[in-house]
Amino acid sequence: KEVNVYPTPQEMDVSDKWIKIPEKGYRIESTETPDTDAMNLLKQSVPIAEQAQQAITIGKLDKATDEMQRSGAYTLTVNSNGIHIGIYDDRSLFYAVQTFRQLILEGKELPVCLIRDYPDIAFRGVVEGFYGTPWSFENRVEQLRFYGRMKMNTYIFGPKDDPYHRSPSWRIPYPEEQADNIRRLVIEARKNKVDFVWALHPGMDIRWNDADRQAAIQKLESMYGLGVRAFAVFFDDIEGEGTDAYKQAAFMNHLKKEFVDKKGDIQQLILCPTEYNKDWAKTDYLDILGKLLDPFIHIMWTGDKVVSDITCEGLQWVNRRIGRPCYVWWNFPVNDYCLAHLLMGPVHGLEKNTATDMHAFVSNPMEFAEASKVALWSISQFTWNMNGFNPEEAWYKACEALVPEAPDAFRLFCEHNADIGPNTWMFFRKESFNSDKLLTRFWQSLAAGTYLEKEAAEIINMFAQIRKAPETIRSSSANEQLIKEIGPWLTQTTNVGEAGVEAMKMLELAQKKDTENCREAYRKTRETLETTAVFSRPYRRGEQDGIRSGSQVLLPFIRNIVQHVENTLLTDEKPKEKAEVLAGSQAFDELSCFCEDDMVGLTPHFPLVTIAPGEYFGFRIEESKQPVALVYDLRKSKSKGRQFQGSIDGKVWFPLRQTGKDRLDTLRIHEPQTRYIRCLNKSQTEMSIGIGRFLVLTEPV
Ligand code: LOG
Repeated sequence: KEVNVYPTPQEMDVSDKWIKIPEKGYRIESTETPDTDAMNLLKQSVPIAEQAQQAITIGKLDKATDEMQRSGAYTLTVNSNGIHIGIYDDRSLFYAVQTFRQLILEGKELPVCLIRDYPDIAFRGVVEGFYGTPWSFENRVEQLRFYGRMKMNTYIFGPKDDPYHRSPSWRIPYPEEQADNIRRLVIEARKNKVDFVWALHPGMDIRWNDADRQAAIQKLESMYGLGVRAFAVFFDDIEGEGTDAYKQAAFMNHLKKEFVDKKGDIQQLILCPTEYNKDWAKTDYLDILGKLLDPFIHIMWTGDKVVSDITCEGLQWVNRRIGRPCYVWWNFPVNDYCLAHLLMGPVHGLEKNTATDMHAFVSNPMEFAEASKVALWSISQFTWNMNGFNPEEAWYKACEALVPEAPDAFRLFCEHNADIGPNTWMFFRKESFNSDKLLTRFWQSLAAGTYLEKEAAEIINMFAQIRKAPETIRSSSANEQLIKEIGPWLTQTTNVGEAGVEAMKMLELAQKKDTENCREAYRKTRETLETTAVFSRPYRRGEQDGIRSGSQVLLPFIRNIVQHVENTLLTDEKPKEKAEVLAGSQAFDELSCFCEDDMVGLTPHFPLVTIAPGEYFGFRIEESKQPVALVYDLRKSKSKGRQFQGSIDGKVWFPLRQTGKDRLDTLRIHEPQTRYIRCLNKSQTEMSIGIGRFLVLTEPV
């Protein structure tokens, strides 16, 4: 008989004695008026009857030590005499009952136990703060219930693409239907003991005058009218007027004095600063906030970079400047900066012993609400009980909790959908972590001339399982929303598994020097790889992304196998020439090219480099590929006088039509014979550029 309580309680003493839940159930004896939501939940778990012999007694925690004087702290004692729950507040009772429900075995039995439990971090949860399609009403309701079960108590509403949160309509109240949805969400949040925090994002066009101060208060007033009792103001990702620290501090203090204090029942007031990570905090901006901002107001922080690990050192650095423990906004598992990827892997990169260095911890999720639960599950463990948190174990359990019908298949899917890909923040997460050792060993040995037979069998079997997992998930999981969200990646994972199986078959035939059948298998493998590639092309919002699975370990392995066969048995299939860098500037000596089935590009080069007038950087594409579009993300480049050019022979250049967007864009390439691409400094002055992305999407000729 197993006892599983999540998040793991701080102290749990479970004996191996089990007691039967009495048929008549329990009567309730409480010195407090017990919280209705907690009581409703309790009634769903065990029979409650006035005449029952045994009692569940509820009382204030006695001899409460410091950590027990926290919202949500509780004790739970189960023995043959009955059950006792000690509470600090209503949230405590709600959480005690959540734990209690998880202790019950098949509706009949309870372990004799003693639990003493409290959260490490006072405010825990989620900030819906990504760019992209905001979560639906139904998604949000389900999320709030999930937070309740997982003892998370904060949900910050701040989706970038909600026009009433940000420009253009932050000054305007929500239309009736949306207002009503928020009203209902606030009620749902309250039922689950979650603070519903509504965030305002006025910085893009705010004017620091009376009219806009009034407009802000009126908007918050309208949200208050819908039941909202916690607020945040975001000043992230803005430029110009709005970024002034003195003005922001004065504005926030004004809201505190004229709105929060006057209401008297507002739980949280939070500021997301403009310099919200160490990378961007190069001025005295944070010190000014630290000095001037009312201490009641909390300040958000994403870490050393926009997307980064959370460390003691990093938190202490900012805390010294803002004069208070920061409110962590963690940009994981959000994928709005790497849309081709789902971030389904374990939650790594959170340092323990950071509890006292932060006031709160909220995670920014993916626009896929259900899929985000894999990471959120772990985040609930980390924020509740840091020392009890184990990333792998939590990930393992989370997969099971989300797809209990097929946990192994779902785990396999998640394992191979964890890569972030090359990205502006140089954030890295390991993918295929349970298979990469085997694949590396096999490949290294093959490259050195030895084909490992036993391992080959293991690998082909592994690819066959990867191919099958998506279908197993689709046909067994009752979570329709999840299937809808991850659907394209399910398909892609099957494609990758298929390519792997084909490649291994081909390799075996190559080992046997069976040229004819090997060639046939080679064709099949190429074809499957092309299906994978076509599928990973742009599809959402016309951006460069597409759908990527197995991109970190599996696909590079398969490509290696294909190349190996081209280099050994099928030398006539070997591509005639490779793509290469055009480094028309000394500054770009270190540049290198990467080639995939559907793209050729420069590997990201973040340090800014200076290029003189007439200098350029670019690359040549293989003859076998036809360019479709140029995708770029060039940081801090002065765009005046910069020109993107194409060429058929590398001698005569023509400009690619630009759309006027500076930093990142996708430009169609209309001339199919184009084989050279470059970015030229056509101006009279030097310019500095950092290469986030500079690549061409291709099709086979
Ligand atoms: C945005 C956020 C976005 C995230 C990840 C903050 C405070 N703001 O670079 O809306 O989801 O990065 O792309 C951000 O993180 N800006």
